Amino acid sequence: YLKAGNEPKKENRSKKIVLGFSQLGAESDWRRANSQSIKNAALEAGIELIFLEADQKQDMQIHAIRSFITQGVDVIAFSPVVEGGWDEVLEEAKMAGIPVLLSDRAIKPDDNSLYATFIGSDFLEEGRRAARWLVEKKIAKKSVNVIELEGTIDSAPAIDRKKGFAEIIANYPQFQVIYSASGDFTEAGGQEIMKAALAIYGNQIHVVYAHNDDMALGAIKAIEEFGLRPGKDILIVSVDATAAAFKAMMAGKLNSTVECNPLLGPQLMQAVKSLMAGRQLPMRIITSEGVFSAETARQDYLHRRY
Ligand code: GYE
Repeated sequence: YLKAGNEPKKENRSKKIVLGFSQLGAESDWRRANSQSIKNAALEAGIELIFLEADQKQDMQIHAIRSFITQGVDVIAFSPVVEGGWDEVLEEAKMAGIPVLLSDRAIKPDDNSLYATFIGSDFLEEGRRAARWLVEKKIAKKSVNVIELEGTIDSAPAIDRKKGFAEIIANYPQFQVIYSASGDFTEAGGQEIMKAALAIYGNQIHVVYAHNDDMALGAIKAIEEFGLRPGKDILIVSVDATAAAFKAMMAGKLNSTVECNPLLGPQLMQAVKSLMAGRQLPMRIITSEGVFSAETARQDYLHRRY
């Protein structure tokens, strides 16, 4: 880490590429796996990484990006906590001639000239996958009540996972989302909203759709405390496919999880190197992902790396 005031001049630095990475926080297992992947991949690629974490706060991320500009890093990458409000600081990076890569989450307005590429998942498709799993369950009930545990307000994955899910269930009048609130992608947040939902709707709840596994795990606790059986009385589908989610599926408490791959480090370092070598990058690099369910959790778990 470079301390303010004694930054070495660019030409005195090692010939290594210097990458400033602003991580949005450490709110979930997904995020922790993502941070580890980025650190490992930088080491492996011989890239000097300056890694700052922001506690899910946009102002802290903006501050981090500004510090990278001041230090004169070669490349900036960041995972934007919310979609909007980045234009000013990205203009500053542009003025300084430092290319910016988006990792994991997208930004809006989508001004293509403010970043070189976006490496991440298709969150809209993840929402659709969760809904498709649900409608294919053929639940023998006339009316199925769904509780939606949303991620961080205004974040790309929360917006798109909601939209994708809604798009599919709109074709199946059997399903309605009766309650929806943000749990900020944390286990504690998921537990809290689920508790609130149970207090209002009790055993009228049939399904929980959580925008990530951590919130689903929180919901599992709330459901058990309420005296119902998660995975049986209330079906639960979530997103990420972390090791903890697999354990919950093996215990029969979680029914399905849609994969969202956090191991973006190698692709990110590849993109950084290509950029520094002057190669043109595609605007969008999508990671490939699947869906897992309780039925095959035991076999699938053998291959999990996060
Ligand atoms: O699904 C969630 C994390 O941005 C895709 O953020 C990421 C999401 C991930 O907190 O667990």
